[in-house]
Amino acid sequence: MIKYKYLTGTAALSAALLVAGCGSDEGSAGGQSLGEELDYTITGIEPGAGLTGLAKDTLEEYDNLEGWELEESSTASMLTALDDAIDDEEPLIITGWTPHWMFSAYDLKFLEDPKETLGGPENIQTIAREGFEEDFPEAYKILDAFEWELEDLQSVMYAGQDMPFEEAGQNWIDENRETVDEWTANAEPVDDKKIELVSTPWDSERASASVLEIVLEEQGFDVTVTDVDPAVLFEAIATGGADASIAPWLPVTHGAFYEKHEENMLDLGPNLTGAQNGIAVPAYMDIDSIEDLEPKE
Ligand code: PBE
Repeated sequence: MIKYKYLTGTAALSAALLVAGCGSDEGSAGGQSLGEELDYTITGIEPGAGLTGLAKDTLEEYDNLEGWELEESSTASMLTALDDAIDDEEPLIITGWTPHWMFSAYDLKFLEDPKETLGGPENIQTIAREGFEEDFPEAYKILDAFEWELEDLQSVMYAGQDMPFEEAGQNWIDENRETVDEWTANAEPVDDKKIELVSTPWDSERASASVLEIVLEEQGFDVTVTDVDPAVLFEAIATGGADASIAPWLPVTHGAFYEKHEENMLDLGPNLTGAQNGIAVPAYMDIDSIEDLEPKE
């Protein structure tokens, strides 16, 4: 890969001319195209993630992704592959999202997605089972009032990399008592009432769940949080197996699950705006759009 970053003046100019002369081999090493270098593989995450479904749709919708595959694995192994690639300044294409600390730890960019198969800005939304308002009027008031900014969630998520999420959540609450007081302003305390929340196994949701768990416990609730796949989360809310969740990403990421179950659950609206999914690459890679990728010959 040609490293423009380290080239200046005439060197950069001749590199640019050289690349221009290479035509479709732009950004390649040893005559290999980017697709060949990557074995036409996008490094993905868990099979059950909404983003995995969107990435599969993306492979279907873009003609130029003919022959490309999504390698499903886990967020942890995707992040290991990303760390290794960046250490060696090698190419890698991942399914990425924000809020996540990957965008602060590494210099990454989302590829343009002209067909918008990965959606636009997403909300993180609060849902509850039918009957939740009647059975848990005080919790309903808190969950209905619960909303915060991307920066809030991010600060808990980043702190949670160096300490347990419970501690990161407690610290955020201690520093943002006024915000928490707004969420609980209309709610009366309860006496040891059991409430079951469901969440998903990603750090953004570990962070938000840790904060809500403490806020509800301070109000007297006995809180359980169970991390499950998004499909299971919606199923649990729709069948009454769980009480509420603040983890769904909508309208696109978990849109299919939402549509399947919307008749059988309550939608309390967004608790955060400005999340985003995408196909992402290290910033040193010389591509800007999903459409820059070439089909497998
Ligand atoms: N994510 C993070 C999840 C939701 C939170 C975007 C990886 C997903 O279901 O795709």
